[in-house]
Amino acid sequence: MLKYMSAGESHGQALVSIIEGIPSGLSLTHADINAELARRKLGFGRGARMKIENDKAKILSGVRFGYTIGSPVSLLIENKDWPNWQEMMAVDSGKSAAVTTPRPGHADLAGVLKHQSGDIRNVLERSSARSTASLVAIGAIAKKLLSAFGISIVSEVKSIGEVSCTCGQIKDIAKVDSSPVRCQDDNASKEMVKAIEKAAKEGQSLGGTFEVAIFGLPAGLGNYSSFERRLDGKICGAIASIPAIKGVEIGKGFELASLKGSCAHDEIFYDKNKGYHHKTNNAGGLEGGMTNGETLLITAAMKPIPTLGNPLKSVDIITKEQTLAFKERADVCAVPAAAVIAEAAVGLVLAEAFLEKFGGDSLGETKRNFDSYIKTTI
Ligand code: EPS
Repeated sequence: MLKYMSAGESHGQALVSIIEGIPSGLSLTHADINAELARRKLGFGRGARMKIENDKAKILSGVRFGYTIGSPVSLLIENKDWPNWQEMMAVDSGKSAAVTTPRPGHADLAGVLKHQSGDIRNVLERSSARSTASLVAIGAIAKKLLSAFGISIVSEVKSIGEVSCTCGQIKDIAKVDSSPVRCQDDNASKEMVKAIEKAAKEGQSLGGTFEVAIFGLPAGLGNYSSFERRLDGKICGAIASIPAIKGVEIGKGFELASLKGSCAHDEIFYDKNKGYHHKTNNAGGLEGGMTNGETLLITAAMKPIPTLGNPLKSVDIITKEQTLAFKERADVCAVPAAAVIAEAAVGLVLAEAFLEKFGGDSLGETKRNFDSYIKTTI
């Protein structure tokens, strides 16, 4: 129902993406997409590259006079760094020394083995997290669709390296976005910045954790009837597909394993105004592969970025000699950006589940179906 695809190398000419299946009549402007792209660039710890890029999407199709028209929406984000890479990334003929010493933790080694290539650049250009700009751009459209139904998606950084914050659920997204590390807790933010500065000086990189919260979801999105249709799997899959993400939890996640059943599950209540509801949300808004009407809560863990100023041991893929991994310009920490990227990834999964449930070629039709479902709840 909702299909999307992207292409583009990190230092190529541009990133392109297409999303098909967005109903007609959705208000959509360049500003909607560019605001999300700007949020992805936020965050202390990014490298020099982010100062070069300005990440503005050009809508090439599917939108007319500020509204979607039901045809595929295609987007183009130019790489401002391209003029510096024309020779090394030329489409026809060019020249560049091969990259031959893979970075531990990166796609480099598995990628060259897969493609039987002698130049890691052919792998790293697309496995680079640069591609997440496309994900955020099409995710912005998914988020805009969901927002037409009162559904909002926010995120917050919970830890960087060994520094954790103690803030509860996100209250004020503007405050989160104004923190240099996208964390509401001012003291923790300062400590996180210091930890990143220290890592940079030591030629290290840092990972961390973040939470994504989705408000306003109706119960019943997703499906319990087949493994592949369960929303838990789709959400975990989408977030774990973001470069460097190594762990995903829904609700209390791993903590639930040590609780007794009576403490783990969220009891069910009913009143005329609220309808069915729970007073706790250990399940994180998902039960049986479906949304249960509560806030959807996801926590993810990002490993430290593999490109190190002080590189680890590696092997030259041509000479087979023991050496050090190659190093090039890189970010020290990208956890604040990863949280924004996760909002987009979840937005796409939820928009797909939403359209699967409510359908509709035009937004008006989707709204009628949605309203009728909400009104006729048992
Ligand atoms: C990345 C390395 C850095 C990052 C890049 C991901 O880029 P460069 O090699 O040009 O310095 O800044 O991230 C982005 C460009 C981006 O838009 O997020 C990598 O090796 O994955």
